[in-house]
Amino acid sequence: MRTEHFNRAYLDRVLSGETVDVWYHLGTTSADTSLPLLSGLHAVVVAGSGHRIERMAQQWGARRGTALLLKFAKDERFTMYYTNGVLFSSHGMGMPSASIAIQELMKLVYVVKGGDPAEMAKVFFCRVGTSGGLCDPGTVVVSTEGLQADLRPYRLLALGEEVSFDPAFPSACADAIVEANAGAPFPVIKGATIGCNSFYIEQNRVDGAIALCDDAQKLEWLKRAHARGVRNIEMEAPMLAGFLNHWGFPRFATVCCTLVDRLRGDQVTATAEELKRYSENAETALWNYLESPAYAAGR
Ligand code: R2B
Ligand code: URA
Repeated sequence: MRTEHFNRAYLDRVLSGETVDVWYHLGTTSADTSLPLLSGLHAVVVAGSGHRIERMAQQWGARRGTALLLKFAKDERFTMYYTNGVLFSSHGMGMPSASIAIQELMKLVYVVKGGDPAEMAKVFFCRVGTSGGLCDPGTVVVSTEGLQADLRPYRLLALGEEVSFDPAFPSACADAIVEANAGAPFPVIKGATIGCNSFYIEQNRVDGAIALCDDAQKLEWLKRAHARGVRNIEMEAPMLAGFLNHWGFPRFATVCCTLVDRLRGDQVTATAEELKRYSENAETALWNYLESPAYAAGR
């Protein structure tokens, strides 16, 4: 862990109880009396939608054969559940929203693990999501890098100056996820992921209310991205990689199904049945990894 990047000046006052940290968007605080129930936390799974999170938490509980499903009461912003060592939280759409969830989840992990870097390093983070693909719909893409629409790492302004974050996803973890899915009845591939600040303009769609490119320009961008190793396009991966690398988490991933081949079109025209199957592919890919010997071995 990169302990020099922990905001210890603040977080250690939270740990000691001197300050209660309000995780406003998660709908809980560092003084929540249910936090001790999370002492066995080994994974944080995030997804855009609250419905998906509820379904995934129920599925994980059923797979592990447990009745314990803790739901955090306030779900106005994000929906959060805990069961069997895994904390499930929604993050909304896009990096401004998801970055709030990730920061509050990082602080929650810090408190639950008593600020101990060795214990925090055992916690695996994973986003399970949907994306547009540069491949056949239904393919599951495990991210190797998270890049913004200009193919550069995630950037934010701090004190008005640009700060850039590390875009790499841990390769041993991406490899282990692909290996755990060797027998899966759908393709699971590795590839760089573009995370955009909008669904239409930054993803260079020509079907928006506002379109700032034409078909030829869109295809040029998609082909340039493909040549750079990009296999899917969504709205959160660069931030996720950037923030988790900042604290030095050794094991995290983004596992997304693809809903549409962007080289063939912009509209998501898959049927409800296909969309369900595609989403389940990404979830199955995660379960296969979480239940693999590689995961138990910390890879
Ligand atoms: C994938 O799907 C959402 C947009 O439809 C967004 O959150 C993302 O990354
Ligand atoms: N999510 C995205 O961000 N883009 C797509 O094309 C599909 C899902």
